[in-house]
Amino acid sequence: MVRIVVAGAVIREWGGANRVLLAQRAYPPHLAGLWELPGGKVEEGESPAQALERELREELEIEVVGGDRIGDAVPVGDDLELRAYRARWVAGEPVAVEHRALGWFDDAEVVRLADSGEMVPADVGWVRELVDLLRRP
Ligand code: 523
Repeated sequence: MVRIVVAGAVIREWGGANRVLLAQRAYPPHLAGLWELPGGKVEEGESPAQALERELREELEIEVVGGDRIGDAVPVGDDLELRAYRARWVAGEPVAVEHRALGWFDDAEVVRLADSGEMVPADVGWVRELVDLLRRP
């Protein structure tokens, strides 16, 4: 059975640019140090939006509401399907509970991370759509 993994893009405008919140993974070893849209596996009985809201509450201590899909699903191995969503920020300042670090990245910085191999490989599949969102006024 294929498990769905949801990942959320929280976008905020500051310093004159739209920025997306990315999180630097601490595990497993082959992904440690790489940046991702934060999220995790959908549990039984949860909708993807509920899973996204729970994961960001657990991992970042923020309240969000799950929104529109971003880009296509990305298969990882034989048993995972990753989906990215907009996550509308509601409350809380992000804290790196499980990640090594957090950062707010503008369009050029997202492209640089992807091009330099510093982004989780599956997430590179969403960079084009993310950049389009970040370039919107
Ligand atoms: N990814 C991934 N990109 C991305 C996320 C949130 C997850 O490639 N933006 C992959 C990494 C793992 C798998 O999806 O192979 C599960 O992600 P993880 O570990 O963040 O999900 P959890 O927290 O639900 O997993 P457990 O630690 O197993 O509970």
